Amino acid sequence: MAFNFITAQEAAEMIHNGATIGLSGFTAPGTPKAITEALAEKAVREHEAGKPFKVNMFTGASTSDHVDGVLSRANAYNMRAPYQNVPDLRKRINSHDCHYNDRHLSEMAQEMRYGTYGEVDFAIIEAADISDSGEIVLGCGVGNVPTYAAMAKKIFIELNAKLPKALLGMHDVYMPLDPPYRREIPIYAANDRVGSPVLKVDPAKIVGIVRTDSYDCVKPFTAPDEVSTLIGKNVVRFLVGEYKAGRLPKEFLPLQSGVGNVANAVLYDLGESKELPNFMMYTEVIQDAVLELLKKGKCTFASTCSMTFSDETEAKLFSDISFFHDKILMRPAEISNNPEVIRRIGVIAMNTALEADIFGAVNSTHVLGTKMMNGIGGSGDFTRNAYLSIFSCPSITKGGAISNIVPMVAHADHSEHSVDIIVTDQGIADLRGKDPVQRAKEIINNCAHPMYREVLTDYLNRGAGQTPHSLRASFALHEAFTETGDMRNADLGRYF
Ligand code: 0RQ
Repeated sequence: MAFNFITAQEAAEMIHNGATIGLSGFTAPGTPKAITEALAEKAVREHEAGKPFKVNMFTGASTSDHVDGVLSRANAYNMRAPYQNVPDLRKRINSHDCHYNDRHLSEMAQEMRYGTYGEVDFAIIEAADISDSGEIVLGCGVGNVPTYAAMAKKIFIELNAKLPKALLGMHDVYMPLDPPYRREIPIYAANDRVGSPVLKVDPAKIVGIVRTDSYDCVKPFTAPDEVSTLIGKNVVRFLVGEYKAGRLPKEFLPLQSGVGNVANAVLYDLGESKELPNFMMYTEVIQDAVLELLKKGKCTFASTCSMTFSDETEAKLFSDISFFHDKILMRPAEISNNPEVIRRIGVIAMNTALEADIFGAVNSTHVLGTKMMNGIGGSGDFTRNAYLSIFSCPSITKGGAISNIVPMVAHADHSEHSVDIIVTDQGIADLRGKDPVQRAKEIINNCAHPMYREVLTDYLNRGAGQTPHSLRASFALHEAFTETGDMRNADLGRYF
């Protein structure tokens, strides 16, 4: 079939106000780069002409400035799901300019198929290659594109010349049947392949192909600071201890790691550890550190949804792709983050918290309980189902004005029932097999910053019940920050 090559502007012209759009990709990699920019320009023109123009945008996870940046600055979102991390969009969400449905990433595709969000008008898919019969070699991230492509009435392709055709074979495209027909997903080890190397779409639905030529625009990582380094070392110390104690199998277990500098620091430290065996990853995102670990052989295989590499690392991958070809497999989010598989293969999950409370509940999403930061992302998919669930965060933030260990989290994303280990720069709290008061003592003594230990212990001692909260005083530290700009000014006496 001969496809129509069009410009990004021509594609944007076909997208109407109120359209529902599904994008390929997961984080910046694999997400479209041109049509969304043209769509933002169209939104600005429409708004200047006094016409409404907003779309509903569904992705795999966060995107990049080419998507969420330009479109939120153009105030062009009605609805956005399931995850974002762009400051301009964060502002729109917190000022109610954009409806944001923050979802577990593994559930987004099936919710779309179950009809929660209505019909999909357009899918925009980044491709490294496409055959006449509609077989697409995807880019460096998959996300929810199998579902969006299957449901979309019309499809645009962004054919990115930067992407080597040799990416063929690095994807595992699999879409489970929906209940009551769903069967087990036959992944029994991180490196099992279950799907197709290409995404097959109905070529008749492809209304245009836009040519692009760009890396994925992921910023390079800054070198880990002192606190990230301490956290990384504590996570590795914990894992080594578990391994030596025989609580982890001698073959070790696959790792999941969140995004950001702490996650990158943890992986670098794991790579240095002589005491841990080589390992595989079953994760949603691999960052720069993982490419080095694969090269060194410390990480032997990475199952992921996206290769979130900085442009420099992406260029390294592309120039040495035959080495990495059988060591990385990119899967849709509902498979990379699948609870059934995570539980079966015994993933060790490592995610980052904004704050944790003394009983083990974790807030990943809401600054001071109200302002959306990014979203839950895949942290819930992994935390709830992991063999071991580790959360890390600094003990203090903003020079000590904020304690990341608080009496009660101001927003709960992960309950104490799912969280096994908390790690800060101060140390490790092992919550397994402990009652609430035992957990609280472990967290206060090992993870809270010394400057906050007294007030947290005082809170614990004043409360009543199995989980000794005081509902009046539970947000004393948050209130002190809101009122005075410093949690150290909290006065528990005010509440008792
Ligand atoms: O603010 O930017 O103004 O300096 O929050 O904090 O320490 O830089 O942390 O960038 O690692 O992000 C939980 C948000 C951590 C992230 C979160 C302020 C702090 C700073 C950022 P500034 P840091 P990180 C895999 C899994 C959920 C999704 C997830 C996240 C800013 O890891 O979004 O896990 N996780 N996905 O000063 C007020 C506190 C604070 C605070 C930090 N307690 N109160 N402000 N800050 N703690 C990926 C995917 O799912 C794709």
